[in-house]
Amino acid sequence: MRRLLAMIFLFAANASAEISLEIKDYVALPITGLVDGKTNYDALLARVSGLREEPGGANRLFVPDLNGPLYIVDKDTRKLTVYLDFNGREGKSGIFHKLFMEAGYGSGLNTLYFDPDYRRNGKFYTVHIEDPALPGSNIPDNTNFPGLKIAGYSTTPAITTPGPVLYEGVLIEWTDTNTSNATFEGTARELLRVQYNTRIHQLGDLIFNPAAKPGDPEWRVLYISSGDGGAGEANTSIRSNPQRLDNLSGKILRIIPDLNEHTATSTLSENGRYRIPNDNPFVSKPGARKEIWAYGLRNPHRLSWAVDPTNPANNRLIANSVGLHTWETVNIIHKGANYGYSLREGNEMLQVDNKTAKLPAIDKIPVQVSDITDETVVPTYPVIEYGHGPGGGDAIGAGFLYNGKAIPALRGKYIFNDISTGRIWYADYKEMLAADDGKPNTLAQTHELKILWNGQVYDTMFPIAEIAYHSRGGKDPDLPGRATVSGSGRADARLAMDAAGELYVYTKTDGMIRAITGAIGE
Ligand SMILES: [Ca+2]
Ligand SMILES: [Ca+2]
Repeated sequence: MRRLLAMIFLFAANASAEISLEIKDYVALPITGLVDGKTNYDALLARVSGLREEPGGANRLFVPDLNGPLYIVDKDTRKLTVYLDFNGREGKSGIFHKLFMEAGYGSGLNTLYFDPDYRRNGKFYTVHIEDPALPGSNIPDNTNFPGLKIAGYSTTPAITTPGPVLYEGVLIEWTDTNTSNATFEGTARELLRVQYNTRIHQLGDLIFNPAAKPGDPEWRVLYISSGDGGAGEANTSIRSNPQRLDNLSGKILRIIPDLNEHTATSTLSENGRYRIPNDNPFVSKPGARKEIWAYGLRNPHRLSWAVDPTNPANNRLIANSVGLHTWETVNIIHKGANYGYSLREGNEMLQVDNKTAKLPAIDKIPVQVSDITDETVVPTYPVIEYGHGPGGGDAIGAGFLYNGKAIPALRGKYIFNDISTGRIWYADYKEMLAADDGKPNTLAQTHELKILWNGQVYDTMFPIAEIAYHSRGGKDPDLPGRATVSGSGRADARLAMDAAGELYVYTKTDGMIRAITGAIGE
């Protein structure tokens, strides 16, 4: 009943929507999928997985497609160039023979992030997923990317995860010695390799604190989201992996990629490829992984850094985490905090039957390393949640605190979306900070945004992607894939932000990136 009331409250809030985001087609990604509409993954026209603006004012966006290509898009001409291609599977011309991208939504070339000192050092970081069972070497193949020097390249031992292991998430540091062209020339260095139990919820997003300056302890310190590998919903012993501090599943990690950075306040990692800050919360806990910054998350696949231009004390790391059957959540990430999964989902208890129930009277959960210890911890709860129901969605996408120029009415608001339905909402950032109070039932209110495209207002990205999908040759009657709330077809939408703080919405189904250029009804 309490949950029902909470959901009615959320939907009532949604009904008061007044603002329509104006979006315009920005760039059509080359079709890397199949137009037949028969599968969940191959049938997405292009699995665009993000957008990062190159630092330094070059006016270029770097855009990864999970299927392998990493494009550079010139912001002036909208011209697209293949910079690298991660798909070196048999019969393909890219770099990694073991790239896994067939299934699991976030598999393939997942993300990239630029080093804060990129202008001087040309470094950036990527995450991709590998299937160790595939044929071929896991050393990069530079046949078609001769600028990549692979002499001396070596892989790292995978960091182990309890239970059966199928896939590995790989973090690589790239150094381009000439950032003024659209080709790669330089070196690559594998930093980290992590085992995952299943094809879902793998090594996810990367982010540096954008407010950190040279000399700050946070300068060039990398935060990494790591999904639970599907472990938390299993009915076997791996169910506790996101709670166990002896592995990297279901965690936010914090490392220093550069071995020469912060040497006095950090230690060398086990594999010798990165450093671990001494102020990470579990560096002194026997048996715990020192890389862990926060834990107990199902699939925190998108990270953002909320920067409040009026007050740096309000800056926060935010993780959007996909829920199981009930709640989608936005979480403010704190050092050492336990976000409860798979003992909690949203602001409720998660039972072993994977249904939610009201929280216990004494809201504490045991601290686990490999086994349960004598300690307990009070879980940390989301600041925004929405349900799997009409007006809600199936899986939270990306979100950003907006401080751009195009939509004055949304400054100071956190804008976020649902992947499958393509619904977009905002919440007031001050309400989110207020809801970060240790109380499970205080949450920021959500407000739905409509979408204006080609002269018509839509409730969600779904029908927009549907029109473009069909016009680009897609054969599925609506959209490929399916989900509980979105039904037959998924919009497969997410948000992105450029260096000016302006927003984009991209959809895998039609392989389109659209710019959010303004709003009406402000
Ligand atoms: Ca280059
Ligand atoms: Ca709260």
